Amino acid sequence: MFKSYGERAEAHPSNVASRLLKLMESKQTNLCASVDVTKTKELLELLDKLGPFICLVKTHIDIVEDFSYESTIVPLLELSKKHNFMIFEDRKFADIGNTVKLQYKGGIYQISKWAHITNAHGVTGSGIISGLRQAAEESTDEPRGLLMLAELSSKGSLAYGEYTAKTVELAKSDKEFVIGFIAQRDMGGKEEGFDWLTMTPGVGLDDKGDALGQQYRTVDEVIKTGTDIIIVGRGLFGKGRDPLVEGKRYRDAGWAAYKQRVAN
Ligand code: 5BU
Repeated sequence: MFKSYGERAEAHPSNVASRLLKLMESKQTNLCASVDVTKTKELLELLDKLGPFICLVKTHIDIVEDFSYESTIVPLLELSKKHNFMIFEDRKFADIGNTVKLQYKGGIYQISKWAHITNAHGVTGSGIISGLRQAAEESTDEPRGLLMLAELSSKGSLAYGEYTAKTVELAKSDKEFVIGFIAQRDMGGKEEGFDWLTMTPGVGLDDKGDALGQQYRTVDEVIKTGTDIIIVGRGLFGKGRDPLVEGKRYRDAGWAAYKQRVAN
């Protein structure tokens, strides 16, 4: 039986995952907006439009040219309260524990201070999870969650088979901090008591991909293969697209596909 987001929220060991699942249920959306824009003003204006339709925003904060904590993060946090969405910094950490600890809480971006969720590659081993967890605990009292990168959407990705399986094994080392995966399908774990969230990028209703190796699958396809949260970027705001129209379109498609999965 496939459980509803609300039922899963009740029992989840992670505060972050539980809060997100609750928010998804009440706002009736499993849409995460990926806003790869380079100016703070663009970022904030786009999110003010998309806010009502999303449960989560995914940032690449290092592409924002005019970044400052005061002018970028403070208003971003205000928008997240205004529209009730959470924040996921797609930082894709990939170094030894000690280094990622410094990268996560320090530098210009101080990611652990404001991003509820971030992600990491498994390539360096389990120290990456411990390092990130320590950084979170040392820099904030708020709950933080980590997604492991189990699979990627891009053509020719090396993350498959044994690599993916080993990444899933790593995720088991921390039941509270690791809340799930970036993957193209469900990674299992239920029989062992894990209720991982699966978030999937590479989702598009109009295009098959881009010129640089991105590959898109439809909303129905990814929900059918076990996705909990659809991550959509240019499909929402790319050239000629109206974020208000596309935000509603992807939200409705994601919710309808989810409802069908719960019903079956
Ligand atoms: P798009 O505009 O919907 O193609 O943007 C996809 C976003 O998801 C973009 O920010 C990527 O960095 C991110 N992404 C991805 O596309 N595929 C992956 O496997 C992973 C991240 Br992991």
